[in-house]
Amino acid sequence: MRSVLVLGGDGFCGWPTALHLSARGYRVGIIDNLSRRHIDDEMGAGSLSPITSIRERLDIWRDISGQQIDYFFIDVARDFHSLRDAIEIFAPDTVVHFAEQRSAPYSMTNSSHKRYTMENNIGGTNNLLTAIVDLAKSIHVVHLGTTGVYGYASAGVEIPEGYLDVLIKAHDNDFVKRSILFPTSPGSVYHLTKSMDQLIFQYYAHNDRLPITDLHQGIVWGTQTEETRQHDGLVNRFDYDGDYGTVLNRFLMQAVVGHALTVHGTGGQTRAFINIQDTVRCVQLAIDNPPQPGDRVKIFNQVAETKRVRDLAEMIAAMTGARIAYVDNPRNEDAENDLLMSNAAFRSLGLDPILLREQLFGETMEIVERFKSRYNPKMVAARSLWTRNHRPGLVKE
Ligand code: NAD
Ligand code: USQ
Repeated sequence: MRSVLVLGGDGFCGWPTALHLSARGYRVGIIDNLSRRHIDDEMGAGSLSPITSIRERLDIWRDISGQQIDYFFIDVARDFHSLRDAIEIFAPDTVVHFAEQRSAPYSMTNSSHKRYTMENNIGGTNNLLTAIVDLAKSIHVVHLGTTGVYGYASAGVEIPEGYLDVLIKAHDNDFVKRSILFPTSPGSVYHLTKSMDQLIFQYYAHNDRLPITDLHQGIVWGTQTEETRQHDGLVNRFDYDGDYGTVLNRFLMQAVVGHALTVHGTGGQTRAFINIQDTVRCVQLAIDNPPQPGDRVKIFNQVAETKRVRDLAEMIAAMTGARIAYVDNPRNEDAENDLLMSNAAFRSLGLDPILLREQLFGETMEIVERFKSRYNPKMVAARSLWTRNHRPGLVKE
């Protein structure tokens, strides 16, 4: 039986991943410092779905499945020794690392959030890898990165999975072949931390021969998975506020509660998407297919498809009759971009991804319908501005 420690296992992606693995016979432990729940309090926002405490969730799961998930309350960025001890005691074959501050808008709000995001994300990643080296164990690290490391300028080519093969002109005019990390172009402090994570992984994979997989994931949509559906007390979180709510879930929620769909700028931004059920499947595939010690970092693009924001808005408006509001874009991003991205590695491992379609929208909208009395209209507007030159997202319907 494989043992997996899930860092950030109380979060939107981490919780359903922990349950998915536990239901399939993996021995699972969770490390989380509950910082995401504290940020809810700080922002006066919260999950639309009423999530139970980590203890209640784990008890309910044990009663339903007969499986025990161990929980460690540890800040992986600040408490190196507890992290190291937990890894030693739990003795996992794999650590899945979700434990980072993941909102781009939150990371841009002010200097305090910029510094927190940097210290939390980089500190946590470095602590994890240092702890494994200290323990002299060969533990596979699977990290959740982002497709945002590639940037969103139209590349004019299909974005490969992490590496770019290049020919460099040498001084004798001959060409030298190299495979390099695809040049990063982070669009926020959050995306900057994910770009820096890549270099940290490259170093430890080379110097300490750690087997590492980095999953460059697109925007996750949906809420429930096969396991979280089994009991109300297992429900996954659903963020809809201007900082943590991601675009597709926000539009679906806005359509249900009668709010106009808040398209930033012209809505010409093209992004990569994946459903939460596929997130958990992909993580399992990555765990089951580790690189060998000494291999370079294995990079997968964890995406199902790419879509333009205004096309998503139009699709949902046509389906529901919702209005579309084009608001000033609070972010510093190209007004229009094309995006082609390979996902050949996961497809070759058997992934047949869920694509955007009404049936699944229906499920997400049902969740919103059930919990819409918890919706706070004050939380919808994006409040974080990328630069001082930006003005708040005024509605220009
Ligand atoms: P989330 O905020 O819901 O979950 C992250 C969890 O990590 C939270 O439970 C939080 O309390 C915990 N955490 C954060 N810092 C910690 C620390 N120092 N010590 C211990 N625990 C800590 O975020 P999510 O949406 O589940 O994202 C998980 C990972 O996946 C992130 O790294 C994110 O960058 C990546 N990702 C998410 C998406 C998405 O659309 N949600 C897309 C691409 C990549
Ligand atoms: N957008 C709107 N209206 C909204 C919200 C967003 O038009 O109400 C636009 C944004 O301007 C942006 C796009 O939609 O162009 C995506 O924004 P988002 O908030 O859905 O996603 P993003 O900030 O990129 O971040 C999310 C996750 C992050 C993950 C990333 C994957 O929060 O953790 O890394 O998606 S990626 O986008 O591929 O970088």
